[in-house]
This record gives sequence, C-alpha cells and structure tokens, in this order.
Amino acid sequence: MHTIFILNGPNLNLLGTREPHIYGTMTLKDIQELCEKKATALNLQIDFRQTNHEGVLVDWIQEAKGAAKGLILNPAAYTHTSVALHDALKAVDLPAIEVHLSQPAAREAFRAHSYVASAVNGTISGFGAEGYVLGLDAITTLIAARP
Ligand code: CA2
Repeated sequence: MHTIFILNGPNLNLLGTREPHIYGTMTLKDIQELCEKKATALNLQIDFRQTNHEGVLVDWIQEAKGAAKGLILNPAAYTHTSVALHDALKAVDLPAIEVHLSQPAAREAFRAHSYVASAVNGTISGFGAEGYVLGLDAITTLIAARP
C-alpha cells in the first residue's frame, strides 16, 4: 500500500473557527477524516500533518523521499513567499499536488503568484475541502504513470 504525505501550512489549524465564507466550515480534523475515507477507497495510506513553521514543512518534504510515494501540500501563506519550499519539492522529485481551499488568483494581488506551482505536477484550488479528495485522485494517477 502506498503512503501519501498530506502537509498543511500555517494557520490551517484555525479552519472552521474564522473566515468560513472563504475557507468553509470544516475543521482541519474534518478534512483529515475526509482524506482518510478517500484513501481507504483508493487503497492508500495517508500521513496528514499541519505546522505553522516553514522549516518544518521543508523537513517533512525531505522526509517524504523514502517514506512516501507522493505529496499533497497546502502551503497556505508560504505559497506566496517560499523559495525554500520550491527548492525542497524540486530536490525530492516526488509526484506532488498543490492544494488550496480558496482560489488565490481571485483574491488579493499578493496571492496571485505561487512559488510552489513551478515545483509540483499540478494545482487544485477553489473547491474547498473537496480539493484534497481530488488531490488524492490526482496523485494516484501520477503514481500509476511513473515507471
Ligand atoms: O486557500 C487556501 O487553502 C490557502 O492556502 C489558505 C491560506 C492563504 O494564505 C492562501 O493564500 C490560500 C491561509 C490559511 C489560513 O487559514 C485560516 C483559517 C481560518 C481562519 C484564518 C485563517
């Protein structure tokens, strides 16, 4: 059974408590449960994590090499600032999907650019928590396509 890391960045631990009009009403725990259900259906094992620290995300991306077959990452605000995340993703060269609950391109101008997008296979944004489920389908397709 393949293991997929699902990594979540800063402030996503606050989901469900504030800004429901942007991020929905589900908590991160609810999203984890949704992902676990989908993973069971796809015969995948998931390792679902959240941190508020950029360096911890870098460590976890590096850890994924050897421990996981693919990565789903919601880098949250680090999407728009982090060359370190870009470099880590390039270095591990695993199938990787960037996920956003909202549609950053339709929001403030500073959210229009992602440093992560050019280091992943694809981006899913604007579908709320369902984006993580779509991400698991996408990563399954990517893994199957790898020699
Ligand atoms: O839409 C997404 O998933 C984002 O990655 C969320 C980030 C934002 O910086 C990105 O541009 C898009 C923000 C996550 C903060 O989540 C909160 C949840 C509840 C209350 C406050 C913040």
